[in-house]
Amino acid sequence: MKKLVLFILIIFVAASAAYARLTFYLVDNFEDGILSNRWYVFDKISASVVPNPESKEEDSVAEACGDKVLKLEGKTSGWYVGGMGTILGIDGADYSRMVIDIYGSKSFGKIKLELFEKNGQEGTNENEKETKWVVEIPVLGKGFTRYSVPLSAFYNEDTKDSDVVFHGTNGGNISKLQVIFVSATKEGVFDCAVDNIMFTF
Ligand SMILES: [Ca+2]
Repeated sequence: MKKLVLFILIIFVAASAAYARLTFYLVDNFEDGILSNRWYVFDKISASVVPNPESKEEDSVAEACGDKVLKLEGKTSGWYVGGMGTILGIDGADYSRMVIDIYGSKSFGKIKLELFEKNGQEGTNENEKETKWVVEIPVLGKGFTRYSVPLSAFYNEDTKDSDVVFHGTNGGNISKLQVIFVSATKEGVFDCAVDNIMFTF
C-alpha cells in the first residue's frame, strides 16, 4: 500500500512539474475594480480603473480583458508623460514572454516596458546594482492589441548591445516592472488603456 501511495505521489509531482512549464504569472488584470497599492504611478500620468470599453464586441482580446481595464491619460510638453511600476521578485527562468493588452486611441504614442534585474546576493554591497532591460511598443488606434513580447527582445538600455539580451534561462530575476508612457507628439496628450499584464512561458 505504501508503495502505491508513493507511486501516486510521484505521478502527481511529475504532473505538477509539467504543468508548471505551462503556467503564467498575472501581475494585474484590474478586475478587482481598483488600482491596487502594489502600483506606484509617477509624473504626469493619471491612472484609473474603468469599464472595458469594448466588452460587448465579439473580439477575443476584448473578451479576455473582462469587465475592467486601467485607463491612462496625461499631457506632455516634451514627449515623456509618466509611468507606473510595481515591485516583483520573480524568477525569469520560469517565463519566456511578457504579455500586455493595450486599448489604443486617436492619440497613439508608445509604451516602454522596463524589466529590472537585480544583480548580486541579498545582503551584500552588490545588491544595489540593477540592470534595466527595455523594449518599446507602439500604441495603435482604437481597439485592443495584445502584445506577447519575448524576454529575449528586451535589451540593456545602458549598453544597447543587441547581442546581450535578457532571458530568464540565463538566470535572470525580475525585481521590478515599470511601464512608461510617451506621447506621439512632442507637445500633446497620451491616452490608452492597459490590461492583462502577465508573464507567460
Ligand atoms: Ca481586466
